Amino acid sequence: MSSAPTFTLGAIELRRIALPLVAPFRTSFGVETDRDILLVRVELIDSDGSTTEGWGECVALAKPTYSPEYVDGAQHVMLSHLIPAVRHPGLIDAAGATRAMAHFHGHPMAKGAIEMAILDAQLRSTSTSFADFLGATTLTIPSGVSVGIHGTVDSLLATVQGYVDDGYVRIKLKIEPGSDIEHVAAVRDLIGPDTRLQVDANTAYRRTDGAHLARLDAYDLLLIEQPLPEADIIGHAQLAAELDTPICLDESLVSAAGTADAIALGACEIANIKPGRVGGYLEAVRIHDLCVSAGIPVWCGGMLETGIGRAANAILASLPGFTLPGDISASTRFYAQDIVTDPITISDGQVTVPRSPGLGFDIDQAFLDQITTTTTSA
Ligand code: OSB
Ligand code: MG
Repeated sequence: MSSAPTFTLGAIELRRIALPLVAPFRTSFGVETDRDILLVRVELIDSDGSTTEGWGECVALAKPTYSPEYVDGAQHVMLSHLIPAVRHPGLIDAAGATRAMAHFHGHPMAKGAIEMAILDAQLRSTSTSFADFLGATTLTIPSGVSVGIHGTVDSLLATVQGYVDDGYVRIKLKIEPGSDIEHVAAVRDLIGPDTRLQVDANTAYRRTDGAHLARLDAYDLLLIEQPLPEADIIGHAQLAAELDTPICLDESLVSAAGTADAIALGACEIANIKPGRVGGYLEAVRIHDLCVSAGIPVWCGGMLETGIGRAANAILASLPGFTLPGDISASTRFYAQDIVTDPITISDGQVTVPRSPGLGFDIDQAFLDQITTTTTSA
């Protein structure tokens, strides 16, 4: 990563937007039907006095069901604590902004969104693409899709067939007790042995479920994601010893240091890297790097992002350690219309890595204004 010039922070605006999902998305922690998304817009002023705008997307959901953060809380901590701390140092860049927020515990999604907006503006001001900033040279990445829990196996199979027809190269099924073995068996039968398949339990099982989960070994899954509660690192290590299917952590991984520990304990055979969950793209890169050193395959998770977060995720996922397809599906997987003019599309199962200056998207200002519910200056 190249070193960047420093800037003065100008205006900061927090926007909330309302976006319906094209279909309900059910996981073991709840059902999402509409998104209430917090966006961060910053202005950075460079040494010549010219101003560049940047955007960040906070991945906190409306309720604290996936992680402790939620969108109203994220906005509150930004306004009350994080933004005042970032304003303090005078000259900043994205890494400096994150350092200025580090003494506050937790709130990685809120911190990550602020860092993201500053990083976007910083890169745009020097006409640098995020891919060039990271030194990533891959032009396209494989696209995986996350499929919610369905009430019946027939409806699940119809949905999965649609995604296979769309070209997705990897299917991820959300599972929970009662919607697991039978669903996985039916989908494996539908897609055949050659299409990559994995499952995500979002913490729905307990340590005593090892024998039950070992039944998944029959279906040649790439991995099982976060079977146990996020704090149960030892439980995941025990499951990793019991199951042939590799254990992948999502919710448990909130920092590079914690990821290194989980790997050392044998709890993390594969890592799902979500920039928002770990406090931003810069920490995500550190986790990528340490996983590469430890021989742990990584892939890029998703949080139902708009074209802002999806573009940056696609670029992150073009780093060489991302050897498994990520949850980087087309914009149309979740949204009828996106807030960017260049939404992610999939062609032959691949997503083109954005190379425009900044984090790789351009805002559709008219549509954004139309779906904005509140705007708050900070
Ligand atoms: O656990 O990976 C998850 C969405 C919201 C919260 C948690 C998760 C997910 C997904 C969606 O699986 C993946 C995507 O954005 O495509
Ligand atoms: Mg997950």
